[in-house]
Amino acid sequence: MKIIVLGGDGFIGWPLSLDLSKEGHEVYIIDNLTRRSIDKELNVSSLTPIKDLNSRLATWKRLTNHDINYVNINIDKDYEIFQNLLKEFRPDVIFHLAEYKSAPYSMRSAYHKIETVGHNINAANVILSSIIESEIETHLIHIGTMGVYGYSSMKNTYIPEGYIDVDINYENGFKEKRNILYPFNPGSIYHLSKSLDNLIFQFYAKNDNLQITDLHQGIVWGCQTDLTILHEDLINRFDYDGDYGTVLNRFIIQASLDYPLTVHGSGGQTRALINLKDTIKCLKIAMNNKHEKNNKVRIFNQLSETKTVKEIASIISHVSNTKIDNIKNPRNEDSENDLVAKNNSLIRLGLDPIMFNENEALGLLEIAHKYNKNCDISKIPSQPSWKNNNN
Ligand code: USQ
Repeated sequence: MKIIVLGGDGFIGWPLSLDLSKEGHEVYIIDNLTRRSIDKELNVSSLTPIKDLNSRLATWKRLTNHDINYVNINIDKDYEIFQNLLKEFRPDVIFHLAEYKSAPYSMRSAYHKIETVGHNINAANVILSSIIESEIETHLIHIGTMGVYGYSSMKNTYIPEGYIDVDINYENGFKEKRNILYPFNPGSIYHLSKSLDNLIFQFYAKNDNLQITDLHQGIVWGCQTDLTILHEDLINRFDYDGDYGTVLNRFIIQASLDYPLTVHGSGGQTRALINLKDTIKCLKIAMNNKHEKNNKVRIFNQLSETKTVKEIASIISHVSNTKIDNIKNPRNEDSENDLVAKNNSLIRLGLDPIMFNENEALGLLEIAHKYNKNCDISKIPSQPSWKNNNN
């Protein structure tokens, strides 16, 4: 297949691109390297030494004789270039992973709120309108987030896969049954931008009958895949900083440095998790199992399991003997919540998830130990605060 990976230099986009290329697909990466610019802005870098994209691609070619094309386009602005590329390349599939993806970063300041919402929703609109304009038949696969639903407690209920049947009782006595999107309740500007994406996808699916799959993903943990370990030049990102590091990977890196694990508050927050290798499997499952076009977006919950932050910390603390530090939570979130989310669709289509356990923690610790000399410890604390200054 001909496949565009938007955001193909990123944490998921890079190993995905290698995997698709290895399978013999013709892969075209579009990336404007924003994630690397943000590293410069925050004066931090991945724990693992990631090579520039051209060197990564040259090594891949040398090792496998597979070409991956790459162009630097800002998808939210350069829409004419993007449309011409679509007309020429005519992709069967477009993976959209070219979004700002950090909740703390999105809460830093007005600038970061504006950038996150502006880029993420413009990008979705540019991609979809360009698919129409270029008159191509393609399947758009986007990584969304479980976080669009928020994390309030949900005794006896669960998060369905995208849609829910409701009975509406109007004040005038009229009753109606509808199948609607499960209600959003985002807890950060980043999660808000992903909720807005959903409405954009719904509109284009309804109006233009485009084929769109949105994967509502949990927190990804892990670093390397079978292909990124082939050569040091292919190594994947491993973020630990207070903006872009996510909870499990951060705790691993902290443990490798004997830095007390930074549990926010009591650690009773329950979150959805998925291993990086499973994320890639799920993206390919979505690609290989197209759905009938029915003017609706197909939504899958992409998670393997749920765990509380304190459960994650306890596993890592146990294998590494690192202390746990319950610090003041910089976020505005419930101190505890239950989370039950259906993931039947991807399981039915073949996902056999890797669960996080002590063995997995030990494997990740090995990578962290190897590179932890690159860690700038001053970047570990999470600076952004959710609180309004007037509170
Ligand atoms: N947390 C800690 N200590 C830390 C870092 C985080 O206790 O050092 C807590 C947070 O307060 C939160 C939980 O861990 O309760 C998860 O935080 P996170 O930073 O790992 O994840 P989050 O901000 O929710 O967002 C991340 C990714 C995002 C993805 C999302 C999946 O940044 O791209 O969409 O995970 S989900 O959470 O399912 O929405």
